[in-house]
Amino acid sequence: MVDPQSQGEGFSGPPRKRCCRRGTLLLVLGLVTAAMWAGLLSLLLVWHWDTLENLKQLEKAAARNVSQVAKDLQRHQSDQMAQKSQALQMVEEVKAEQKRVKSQDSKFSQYLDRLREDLNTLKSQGLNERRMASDELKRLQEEVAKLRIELQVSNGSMCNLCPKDWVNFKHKCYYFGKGAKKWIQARYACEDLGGRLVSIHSREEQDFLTTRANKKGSWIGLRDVFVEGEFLWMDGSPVGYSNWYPGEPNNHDRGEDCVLMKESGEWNDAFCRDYLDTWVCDRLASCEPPTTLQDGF
Ligand code: MFB
Ligand code: CA
Repeated sequence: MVDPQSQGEGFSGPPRKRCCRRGTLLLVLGLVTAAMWAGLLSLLLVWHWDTLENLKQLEKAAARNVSQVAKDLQRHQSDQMAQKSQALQMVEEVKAEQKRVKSQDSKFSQYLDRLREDLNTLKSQGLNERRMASDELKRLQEEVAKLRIELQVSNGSMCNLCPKDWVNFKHKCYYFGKGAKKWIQARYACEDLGGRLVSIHSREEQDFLTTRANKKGSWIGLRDVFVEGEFLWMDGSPVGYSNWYPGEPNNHDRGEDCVLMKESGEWNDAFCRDYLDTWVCDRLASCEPPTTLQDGF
């Protein structure tokens, strides 16, 4: 049974009008909806185009950026390549420079070594020359002093005065030292006493000394410390008169440079660092009797 009300009683007006109105309503609604949809669609389209346009802009911008970045990257890469090759070139240059410096350094060090050798040679030559000059000066001074004594003797002076504890022989004074000493210590002991280790220049002088020779040997002022085999006296003179023990000097064990006088008075080269209990000093005698000389210096 159809509900009479549905027969349009829910709606006011005759059914036919009602239907038109509904249809119109529907139409209007549809139109409005369509219009809304159309508007929405238009909006959407506009937004789409706009977005599309933006996208295109963005795409163009992105493309520009990408190409810019690509260009920058390429430029960066080429810069990097350039820098790398520059760095490699610099490394090569540094290596070459290092090699050059190294070879220069070795040349310099060789040159320096040669200079050092030359300097040492000059130094040793200088030292030798200075020593020889000093020995020559000592010898000349000794000669002059001896000549002065001879002159004074020829003038009638007595030149045989010696300090206390010194023994006179001819125109010299001798000190017979006691106490275990190495050669160098004996040398300085004589110098402290105002003399030198003895220099022996004649058989006569040797015989005088032999009378006082110690059986264990005594240091005398003869050595070849500078040039092996070149013996020099402490007064600067070379060996004239000699009294070597047979077979001496033999530089025993290649280290004997200082000379001792044996009990027999004969000479033997020995180790300078050996200790001997006795040693002999000498000095020239004085001629003028200084006031204190009779009492010794
Ligand atoms: C050597 C002598 C050397 C030493 C040694 C003990 O003579 O020349 O000086 O005295 O003896 C063989
Ligand atoms: Ca010897």
